[in-house]
Amino acid sequence: MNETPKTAILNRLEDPSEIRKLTHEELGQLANEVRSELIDSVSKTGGHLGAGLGVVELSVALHHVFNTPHDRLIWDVGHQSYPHKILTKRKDQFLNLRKKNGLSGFTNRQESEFDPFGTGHSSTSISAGLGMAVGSKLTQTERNVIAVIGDGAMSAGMAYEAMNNAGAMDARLIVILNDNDMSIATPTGAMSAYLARLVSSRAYRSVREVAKSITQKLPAFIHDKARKTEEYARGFFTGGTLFEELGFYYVGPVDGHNLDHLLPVLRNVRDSENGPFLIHVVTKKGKGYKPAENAKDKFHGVGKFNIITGAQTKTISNAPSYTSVFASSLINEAKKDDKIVAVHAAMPSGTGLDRFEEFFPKRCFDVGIAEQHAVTFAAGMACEGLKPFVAIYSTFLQRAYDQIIHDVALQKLPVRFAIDRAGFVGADGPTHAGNYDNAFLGAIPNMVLMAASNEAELQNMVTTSAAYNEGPIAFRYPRGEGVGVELPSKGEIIEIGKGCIVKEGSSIAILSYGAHLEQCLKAAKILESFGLSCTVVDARFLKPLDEKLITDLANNHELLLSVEEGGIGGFGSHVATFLAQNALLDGKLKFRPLMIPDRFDEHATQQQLYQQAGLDEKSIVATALKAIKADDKTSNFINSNLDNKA
Ligand SMILES: Cc1ncc(C[n+]2csc(CCOP(=O)(O)OP(=O)(O)O)c2C)c(N)n1
Repeated sequence: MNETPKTAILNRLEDPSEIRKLTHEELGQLANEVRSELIDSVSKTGGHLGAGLGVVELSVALHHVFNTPHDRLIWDVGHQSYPHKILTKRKDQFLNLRKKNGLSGFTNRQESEFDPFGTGHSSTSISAGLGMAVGSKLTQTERNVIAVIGDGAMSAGMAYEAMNNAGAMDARLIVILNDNDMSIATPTGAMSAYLARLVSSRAYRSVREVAKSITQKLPAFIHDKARKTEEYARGFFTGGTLFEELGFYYVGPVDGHNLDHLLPVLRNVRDSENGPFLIHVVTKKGKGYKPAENAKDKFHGVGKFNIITGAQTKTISNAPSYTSVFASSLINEAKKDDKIVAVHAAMPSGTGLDRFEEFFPKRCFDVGIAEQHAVTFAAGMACEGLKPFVAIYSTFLQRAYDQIIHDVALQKLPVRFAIDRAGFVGADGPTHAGNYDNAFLGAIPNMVLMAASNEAELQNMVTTSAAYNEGPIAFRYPRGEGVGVELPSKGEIIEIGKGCIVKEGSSIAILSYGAHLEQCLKAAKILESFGLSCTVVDARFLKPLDEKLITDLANNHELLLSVEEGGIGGFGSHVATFLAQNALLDGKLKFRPLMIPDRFDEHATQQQLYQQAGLDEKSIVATALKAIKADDKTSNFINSNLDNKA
């Protein structure tokens, strides 16, 4: 078969070890082929693009110089790992990227031996790499460990904790700081400004110039070798960087798109016996694809797009997204109350707070990828009488658990938590699943916890939170569009701890917590076709529970179901505890909590995950029928709707 020159080398690579044998010229060609392949694939699937485009040459160079997978190569966050995946036997699976049973959008130990560490959340790579370096040393295994971390990810506390630890050891750890001067948006903070100064004050060093400037500060082995080869010294620079103060050998800045610069630096660091090293590589997010290079977000995360124009396929939406309803509602509240401020952790557009910032630039704070700090920072502002809204995705709020307990709840500080992406998130998979906040926040005293059943309720919850000053309050809402209800011009204050009866019946009560009230209403309709009259309640509150309402439901129904898009330990567990403690389960009442099963589900669409979890209307019906009716008709329904869940 005739190979197209475009992918001649890539297509004939059978094993990544062959990259080590390629000539310098072939490596350049391979990088071009990987870039084309990446653009082509992601244009058909959507996914993370800009970050991957920026590390094409780096990925090729790393696989050429290092002996992967024996040498451990960790990609922080993992969203930039697509070129690495293309180079490590996964090119042909790219059309199933982020789809059910397809490739993960991040690195994953189960997926490939070339992914030594699973990622998704940022700033873990130096810690994991240090652990591997120490592990290798103690088991007397010779290997290199390389952690590639972006300048955005370098803003998180974990990265500094790891550097602090690594710098005091002589670990064989190589940290590559991939500095593209971008996070998802323009990065903020002093570190970002420091890196910019470092790059601008120290242009890429010429071979001769650097050879001359090598000082006694370099370890002896470098000093000796540097005399022998000028090439060795390319890109090396020493003297006074923060990283050196922390105990790293600092190397850079190095042009991350220039293999002539990258390869000798990587080889020499590989061949040294010391460590830890920090190689400061400067790259461009979106490199080599104009629409990405020119985009404000540098094509961080994209849908399918037209390769020629870069235009992304628009999804036709019937309703505003929950994120945008949150943003508009908060803007409305902030117009009335100048104490309202907003905090996010490097997610301006993801949280919708970019719009808030347009209205109130001085009242919006991007703290960097620093969820822990975001929460305690907000606690401090609350101490001074401000009304902080901290907008963090459910999954990233996990990072700030101690801060929520110790700095906020224990002191009863009125910090408002806007928890976006609660429940299944779809293509980003289990690292990003917002499945745990009901459980982990539910365990904390003093918290008020709410979940919005639709976008109008979300608006009400923003208004309610703005008015609530007694302590912390949180509201969760899912990824994606609302259900399409009419949005009143302003939000209403909801009475704390009061649920709302949506439909009254007599036999089964369905207690819905969150955005799946519609499924519960549909389930009720089907149950009524089986002759079972249903009450449906929008619980609104996990904490405090509407105890009076639940007691009434328990006393007047045969079966109570709770439905939530959250894992074990959440709403259903709180209802169960209440029922049991109040002897409401000692009589004829049956109770069945429906929740996300106790397992990690791989990426799939939100809809697929929801069905797989047994939370769709047919599963609700089947669970109810199984609990109270067993005849031929219901058995068939139960069998065909409950037993096939993955
Ligand atoms: C703990 C955590 N918070 C937020 C995110 C969302 N997030 C994914 S990538 C990213 C920006 C990373 O910037 P950088 O490390 O510079 O990589 P780049 O995309 O610029 O290559 C953010 C904020 C995350 N993955 N993990």
